[in-house]
Amino acid sequence: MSNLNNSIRTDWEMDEIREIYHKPILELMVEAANVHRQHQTGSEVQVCTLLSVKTGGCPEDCAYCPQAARYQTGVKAHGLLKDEEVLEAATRAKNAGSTRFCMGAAWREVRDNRDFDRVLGMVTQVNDMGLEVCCTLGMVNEYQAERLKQAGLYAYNHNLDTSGDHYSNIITTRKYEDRLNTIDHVRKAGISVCSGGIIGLGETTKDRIEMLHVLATMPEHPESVPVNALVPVAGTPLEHQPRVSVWDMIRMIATARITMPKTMVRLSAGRSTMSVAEQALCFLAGANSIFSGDKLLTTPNPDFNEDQAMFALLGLEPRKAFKNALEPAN
Ligand code: SAM
Ligand code: DTB
Ligand code: SF4
Repeated sequence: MSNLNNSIRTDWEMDEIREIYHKPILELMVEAANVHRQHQTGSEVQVCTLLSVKTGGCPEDCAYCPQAARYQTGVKAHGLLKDEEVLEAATRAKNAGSTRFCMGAAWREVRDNRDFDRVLGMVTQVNDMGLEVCCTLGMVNEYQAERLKQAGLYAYNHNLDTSGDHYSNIITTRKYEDRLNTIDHVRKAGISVCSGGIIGLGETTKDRIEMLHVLATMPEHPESVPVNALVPVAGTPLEHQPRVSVWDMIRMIATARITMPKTMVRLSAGRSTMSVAEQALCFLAGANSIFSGDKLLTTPNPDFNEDQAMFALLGLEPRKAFKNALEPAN
């Protein structure tokens, strides 16, 4: 069943999502494009910038991640950046037209220490610049989520990455349930939820559909769902995974769009190996957010000029900051 009457459903059955995912690709894209245009402004794409504020040396064993200390990936670890460095990067991002600035830390979880206090300070300063501030810092408890909110945090990214079943093949140092709990804490604190996953981790189609099912049946859909294609990094256990097919990215994006019509669906990692034509199909299928800037956290992303040219060619415009805000900034 599709979204008639503009209704937002959180009671999707696995079978319904499976049926959508497996539709003939052109039919799937048309349906997603229609839902997209019913609920979103078709020409608008949110532009976000990432900054790794604390890189590498992470104790977790996420099989895809170049920042896990246990894999030899050549990523240069560094401690928490200085405020000035972060503000400089945020200014550059704002001047380049980004409206969301996302700070990532290679932490398993937030600890109540001086580094967290410093991150809270950075959040306040970036928020004061008029940017939507997002963080991805690993697990947080309710109290930490509340402190982030008080500091001016707009969104928190915490990905499910894959299905509950496949999770333990990819990460053993924490549980799927831990991820769900953090998302709950973020939601309760009134912070916008950003949660999605990665394809290309050796998962089955069923795993992909299950992950979408978990997201689409949350009591409230995440406000953003990033769809990442694995960036295979030498030294990680997944370095030899085959490149994700663009058709699979389109199926994921379109199914997310149809099941979660109001959500920002982000075409995230993986763009640097996609042509403009391939990215255009993703936008048509309902993607309406990207990361801009020549680096994601540690891996390459298309550069600013390429994206400018793509926006001009496809007639896309950057979305304004704080549109559909849960509540006004400050
Ligand atoms: N340490 C925190 C955590 O794991 O929640 C935050 C940073 S972590 C790098 C953020 C997300 O980046 C991961 O959840 C994963 O979805 C994504 N990611 C990491 N490495 C990736 C890769 N090689 N390809 C695609 N996505 C990746
Ligand atoms: C998300 O879903 N993708 C971004 C962001 N959220 C934090 C991270 C992608 C990381 C890709 C690998 C890297 O650059 O280290
Ligand atoms: Fe650490 Fe996050 Fe990378 Fe996992 S994804 S190893 S938690 S930085």
